[in-house]
Amino acid sequence: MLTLFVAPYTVALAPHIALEETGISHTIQWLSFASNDQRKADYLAVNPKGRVPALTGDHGVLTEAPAILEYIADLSGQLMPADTFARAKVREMMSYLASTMHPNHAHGVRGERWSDDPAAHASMAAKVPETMNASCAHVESSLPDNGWFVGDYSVADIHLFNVCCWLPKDGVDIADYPKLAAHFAAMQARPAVMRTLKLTDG
Ligand SMILES: N[C@@H](CCC(=O)N[C@@H](CS)C(=O)NCC(=O)O)C(=O)O
Repeated sequence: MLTLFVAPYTVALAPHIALEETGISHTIQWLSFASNDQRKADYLAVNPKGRVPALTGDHGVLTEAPAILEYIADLSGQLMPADTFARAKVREMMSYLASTMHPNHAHGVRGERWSDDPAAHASMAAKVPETMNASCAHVESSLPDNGWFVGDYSVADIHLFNVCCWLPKDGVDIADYPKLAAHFAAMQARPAVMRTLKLTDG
């Protein structure tokens, strides 16, 4: 049995949605960041990085959202296109989300990772609307006029939706990006996404 360790509205939302979409049998282990569960010994024994998501199962522990998402896609035979180039495009988008857009967002809420200076935290947080808007403009230019990122619904769409959930707090109005806004609305309308958000909101 797979167990996914999550905290609400973190990047662990994406693998949670992927598990709901594919119907793979799993359990969800909820962590509270308010209680600093991610830094407690029992969770550090699962993921020494002290971050979510982490997925445990018979084969061991897997961390990093893009790796977990692709693993869920492989296990299920869903959520990844068959075409080799389209698969690479899915990985390209997830790499961008994990390595650029997510850190842009984190500069607003986790400034202590990069500086011990409160003035630097404020300066980093002030930059977030600019960097997240730049990322949204890039993603907007990558999306097709209609439909999912590579045609077939994939883990890249789920990962993108997850990151876009943070936009209101990051000072971005998704309405400024019509294709991204339509993509977000299409994701919200999916039954598996609705179920996952209901579980997340308790
Ligand atoms: N590169 C990782 C990032 C994971 C990450 O930073 N997760 C955040 C939540 S979005 C976290 O667990 N933060 C806890 C902390 O910083 O204490 C991934 O894509 O899975």
